[in-house]
Amino acid sequence: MFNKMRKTKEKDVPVTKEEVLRHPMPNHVAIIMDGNGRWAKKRALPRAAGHYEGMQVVRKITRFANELGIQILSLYAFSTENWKRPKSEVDYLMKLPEQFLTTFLPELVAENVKVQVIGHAEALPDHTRRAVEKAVKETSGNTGLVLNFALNYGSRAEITAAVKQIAKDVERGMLAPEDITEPLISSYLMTSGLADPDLLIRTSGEIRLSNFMLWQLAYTELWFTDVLWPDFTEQHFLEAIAAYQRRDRRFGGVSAR
Ligand code: V07
Repeated sequence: MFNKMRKTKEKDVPVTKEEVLRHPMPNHVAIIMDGNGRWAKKRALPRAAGHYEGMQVVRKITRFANELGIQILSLYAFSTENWKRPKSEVDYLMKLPEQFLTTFLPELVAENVKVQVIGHAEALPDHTRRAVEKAVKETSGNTGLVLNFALNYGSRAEITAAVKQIAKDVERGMLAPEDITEPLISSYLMTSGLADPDLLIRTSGEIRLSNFMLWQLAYTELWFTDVLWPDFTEQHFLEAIAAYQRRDRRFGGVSAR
């Protein structure tokens, strides 16, 4: 009883960076950055203002993840469903990669961050695709944090494309049906070469995956918060990692995998 109370009390103490650094870090953190529009609405600002503020948080959390020694940070920046939004909003969103990279690419290079992208890049406007390709190229030799942007990404579209390619390779005689294993399927996905996420964070109170990395998230710890993405801080990030570390300790060695 006494112990229980002490524990409850300790829970209210904010987690520190030092404490998080003392336990195993998740290798790969994925984030669904939701709530930018709601953040703007609450302030009677245009939705674009929320997206812009959200972009500043991407920079902040990228630097922090790198400092913590996280190896891969995957960010859901634009889904295949986002094309349904008003054209003016889509046009604005498609300018953000360039805007982000114009401001922060030198910093990413200096900090040894490697930019990667998953999603169907062919369908992006030329100006967006070119800016992203330049960043991928200029950081391809970097060995620090992998910053993986999901742009025009949808998990079912990804799995569909993988199944189609596997069928073609079987038809061409390059693969036998017996060769189709879970690792083989993983290797046909856009995340090929990246470990599966250890931790998924979703902001803004929605408790669903919204077509994000469905295959890759099979064993991932999920952490949801009501905090809107533009309000998300380093402290929230530490809380998510600490929750992951507590669960990992409890299941360590005897996990359900
Ligand atoms: C976008 C800001 C973050 C909140 C979520 C929606 C709005 C950064 C990028 C980006 C993408 C690729 C890249 C460099 C930066 C981005 C979109 C939206 C479409 F190589 N933030 N951000 N792209 N938002």
